[in-house]
Amino acid sequence: MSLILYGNDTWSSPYVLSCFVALSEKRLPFEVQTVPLHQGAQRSPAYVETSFTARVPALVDGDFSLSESSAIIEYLEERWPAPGHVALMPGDLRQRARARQIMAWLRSDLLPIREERSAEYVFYAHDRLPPYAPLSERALRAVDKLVSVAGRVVPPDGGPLFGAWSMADTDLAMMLQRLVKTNQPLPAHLRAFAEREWQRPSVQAYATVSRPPHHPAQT
Ligand SMILES: N[C@@H](CCC(=O)N[C@@H](CS)C(=O)NCC(=O)O)C(=O)O
Repeated sequence: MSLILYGNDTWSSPYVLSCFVALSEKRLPFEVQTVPLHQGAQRSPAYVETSFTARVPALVDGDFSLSESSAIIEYLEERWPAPGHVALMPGDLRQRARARQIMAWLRSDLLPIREERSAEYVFYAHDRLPPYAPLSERALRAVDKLVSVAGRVVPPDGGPLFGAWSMADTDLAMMLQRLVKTNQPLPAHLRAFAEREWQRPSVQAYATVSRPPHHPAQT
């Protein structure tokens, strides 16, 4: 088996993080190859041959390649299913549907948070980054929405959303970490959830790699 995950060279993509965590949780041997997005390397003919949407992440599994983090996660789950491998999604039908809802929502809403609290603030020491400005009105509205939605799904003790870890936990923790790391006030159980999920070894393996100097932000 030869699995390659293509990610950005700053290791600061929430979408690459999801795929990295999924591969790690499945205990699959894989190699990461980095793409310097700030140099436009994602548009090189060689990379577009692999990822025809010219983005990271992309997964290569032998002679098959795939982009879009949610498609990659579903592919991994079906190709290496539980119980032989760790489940990425809840076993219960309705919980699985709810997890997919949260993951799709996190990828399609809350743009002002992604714009004003880029993922670099989660993965880089702040003295290596431009200082962040106070959140705009629209970003504060997005924060309220995130707190409201997360407040409905995170249990009062800040534990996993569905009793046991799933990809939805990592994705929600990533979004909340944009606020934790920039000192935005949050309800205690959401902060506890974000901090606990961040300690997961598969997440830490991504978060603690050595990074090159910061390039212009990706959201
Ligand atoms: N919906 C995509 C988003 C992927 C994405 O936005 N990737 C960014 C890096 S975080 C990228 O490749 N940007 C370079 C570009 O679009 O040219 C996914 O879930 O994989």
